[in-house]
Amino acid sequence: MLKIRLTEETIAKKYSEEKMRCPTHLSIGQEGVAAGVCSVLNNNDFVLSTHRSHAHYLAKDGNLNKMIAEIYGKSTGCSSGKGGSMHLIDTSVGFMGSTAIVGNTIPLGVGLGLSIQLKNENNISCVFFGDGSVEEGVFYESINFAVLKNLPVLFICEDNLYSVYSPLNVRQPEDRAIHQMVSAQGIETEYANGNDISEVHHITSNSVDKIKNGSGPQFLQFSTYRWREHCGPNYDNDIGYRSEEEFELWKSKDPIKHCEEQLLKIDNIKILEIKNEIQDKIDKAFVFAENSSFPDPSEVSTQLFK
Ligand SMILES: Cc1ncc(C[n+]2csc(CCOP(=O)(O)OP(=O)(O)O)c2C)c(N)n1
Ligand SMILES: [Mg+2]
Repeated sequence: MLKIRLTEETIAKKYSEEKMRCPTHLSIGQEGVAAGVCSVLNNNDFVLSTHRSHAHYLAKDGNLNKMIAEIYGKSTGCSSGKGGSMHLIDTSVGFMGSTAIVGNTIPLGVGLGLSIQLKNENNISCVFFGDGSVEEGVFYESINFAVLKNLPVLFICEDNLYSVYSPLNVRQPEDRAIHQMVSAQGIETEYANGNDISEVHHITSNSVDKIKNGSGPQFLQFSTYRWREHCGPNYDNDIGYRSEEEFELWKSKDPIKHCEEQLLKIDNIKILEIKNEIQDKIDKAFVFAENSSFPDPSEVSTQLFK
C-alpha cells in the first residue's frame, strides 16, 4: 500500500512539470483493495485492470521503472511509451494489461480463465473494475459465461461510490446492492470493507480457495473511496459533486493509517525506514524515466493489432 501511495504522491507532485503528458487516474485512498487482493495471488495468477491501473500493476509487482517510463511516454516504458498510464502491462508477473475503455478487460479476464481451464492449469484470473463497469452490458455476458463454464475467475468490484462525477444513486437504484444483484446470476458474492487490508486479504483467500476447489467464479465488492479528482493529480471537492464532510469521513478511514495502527499494536515496526526505502526506489524510477529516450517516430505503426 505504501509503495502505491508514495508512487502516486510523487506523480501528483511532479505532474505540473508537464513532462508526464498522459491522463492519470490515481488510486490514493483505494490502496487496500489492490494490495489486499494481490497479497493472495501468485506470480502465475493473471490480473487485469482498468483506466485506474497503477495500484493493481504495482500490487502485482509490475516493474516500477517501466511504469514511470510509460507515464513519461518513453521507449523504456512497459508499453514502449505508446500507451501511457491507462495501458500498463507486465506479463512477467502475470499483469496482463489495462485499458481505457470501461468494462473492456472483464471479458479478457474471462478468456484467460477459459485458457487456464482448457490447459488444465491451477492458476486463476483476477479482473479489477469499478462500480461503473457493472453498468456495461459486457459485464453481465462475462459473468454469465464464467458461471456457465465454471471458470477460475475472481471478479473484483472496487466500489468507490462514483463514476467520474456521478454518485451511485443517480446511476443505480438505491435499494439494490451490486453484490446482491450480481448473485442473481448464479455466482457467489461477498461485500466487504476495502479499506481494511486484513479483511480484504481474508475474504480474498476464501474466494481463491473456493475457485481452486472447483466451486467456480467468485465476485467480491469492496467499498472504498478515491481522495483526488477522477482524472489528474488535484483535489476537486470544490466543484460540488461530493461534500467535504463525505471526503473527511473517508479520509479518516485511510487504509494505510488503519494498517499502521494495527501493525504498531503487534510490533514496533520501523515504518519510517520502510517509507525511505520505498521512496528511494521511486526516486530512482523517475530518474530512469527522465533519462530514457522517446520512441523513434518510425515505431509509430509497430505493435498494433491490424
Ligand atoms: C465504455 C466507456 N464509457 C465511458 C468512458 C468514460 N469513463 C472513463 S472512466 C469512467 C468512470 C468509470 O467509473 P468506475 O468504473 O466506477 O471507475 P472509477 O473511475 O471510479 O475507478 C468513465 C465513465 C469510458 N472510458 N469507456
Ligand atoms: Mg467508481
